[in-house]
Amino acid sequence: MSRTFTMIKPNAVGNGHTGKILDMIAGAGFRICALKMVCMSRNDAERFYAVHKDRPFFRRLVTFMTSGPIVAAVVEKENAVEELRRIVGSTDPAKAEAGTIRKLFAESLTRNAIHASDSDENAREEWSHFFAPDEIMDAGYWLPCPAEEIDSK
Ligand code: FUP
Repeated sequence: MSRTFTMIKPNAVGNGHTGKILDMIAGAGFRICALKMVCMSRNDAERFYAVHKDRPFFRRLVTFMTSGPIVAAVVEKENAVEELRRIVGSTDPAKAEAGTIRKLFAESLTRNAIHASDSDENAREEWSHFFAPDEIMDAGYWLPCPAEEIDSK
């Protein structure tokens, strides 16, 4: 079992699509291990996207990512990085495949609804911006315990 990091971006949160996107992720077989809604500061967004700091779209990206709350999550599934990027679709919504999250909810290359990490190493680095280790649950911990265990108490 492996984990990846995802972030529902301000346009999708603001348009009320958080629940639908989380449902698509869960429907694809992922378990949620951590979940948090936060407003990123410019400093947070600049650090998160530091790899793009010399790109022409960097300022626009930071302005967009700080325009409203985001929903950050760690999700778990076999082959998580690749599987999540498959259901997220291409960065450019014009090229995103039918039925992908970006095809449904992205508005432009920048306002593209969701982020999904592109490697196991980047996923670990990216979720550390949002979650302390004890905020990431084991999927086993998260499974509902049998009703009789609770009802007999
Ligand atoms: P992705 O891995 O699909 O999130 O895409 P990238 O890491 O290549 O880009 C990160 C973010 O930068 C994208 F989600 C959107 C933004 N971006 C632009 O705004 N313009 C571009 O030309 C390329 C990326």
